Amino acid sequence: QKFNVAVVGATGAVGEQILGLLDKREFPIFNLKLLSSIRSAGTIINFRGQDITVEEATPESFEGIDIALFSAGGDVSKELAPHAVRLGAVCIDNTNAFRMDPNTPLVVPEVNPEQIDEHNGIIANPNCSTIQMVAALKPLQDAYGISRIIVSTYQAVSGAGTRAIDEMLRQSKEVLEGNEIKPDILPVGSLPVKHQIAFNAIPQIDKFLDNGYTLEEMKMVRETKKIMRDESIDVTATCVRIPVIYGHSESVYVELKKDFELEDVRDLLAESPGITVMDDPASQTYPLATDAAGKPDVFVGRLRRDLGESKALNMWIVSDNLIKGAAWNAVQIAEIIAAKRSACS
Ligand code: 11C
Repeated sequence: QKFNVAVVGATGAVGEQILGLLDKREFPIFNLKLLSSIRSAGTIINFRGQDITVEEATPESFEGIDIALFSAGGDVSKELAPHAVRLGAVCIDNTNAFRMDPNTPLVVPEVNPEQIDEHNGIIANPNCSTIQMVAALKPLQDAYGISRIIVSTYQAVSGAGTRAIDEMLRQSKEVLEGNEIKPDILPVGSLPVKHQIAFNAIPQIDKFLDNGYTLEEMKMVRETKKIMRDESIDVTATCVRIPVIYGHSESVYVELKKDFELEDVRDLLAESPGITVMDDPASQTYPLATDAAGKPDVFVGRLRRDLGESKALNMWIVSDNLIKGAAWNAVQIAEIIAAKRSACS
């Protein structure tokens, strides 16, 4: 069985990765519709040897579409996903629009694939920094139970879009040439105060909420509980932007409910799907953003027992934020839907 697929946000950084993965994974496509805002409509994208003109996304664009992958921002998803559902499509939404909606499953296929079947037309893809963390922690949750997570992130500028990548590269050149820096995008494009990202670390990703945490930090807190289906897990996050282009890195402290042997944890992670363990201090082996860039896996290393709490361990989790953190997670969900439909027909 082949499917009519729409990609909304086809010209964006995540859209580009989605198209690359649909092709590479030989996703069974009958007809592919590429959609965007009016600004990018008219762009021609070659897919499997065929030039496809990107069209402006409108409520009627989804006529005849089976699967729609959205990554054009929360406002676009809020406006158009309900129309796609009305016209019979299943939407896989990469934005924050529906993630915490109790009627919308929030899915990481390595963690809660069974929830895909519970959808009401929309399946939400979590935030990139959440996806890689829960994918790595799920085997520990199953084996030992998790009571507490404290995470600090080191996030790539590509998470804030291609303009943020350009800004970091431009600023780096200006600093090296001794010129004045005029920050324009980061930390948050829509807020008045901007900070230098080149040769810097900015402890703000997205806007601040009333509780003193940023939205990115609260996404990690709320989404983790929802995906792991356990509101009792204590989660605290500090999210930091660093001058890396691709790949979010995370230092994670995780408190387990049962005693563990570090070797067992290492073996468990090594045999878990989608996880690659790189953990050998003797040879200075641990995951780096440069290793993870362009790859679908979640990389884990620096595994060590906490010095104060014997049931806790510290670990370093790295993954490409545009691939497992966005496009690959969405395409994995699409593959599961396609396989189930093909099995039923
Ligand atoms: C960042 N995590 O790195 C963000 C980007 O909710 O899907 C992804 C935002 C989201 O800036």
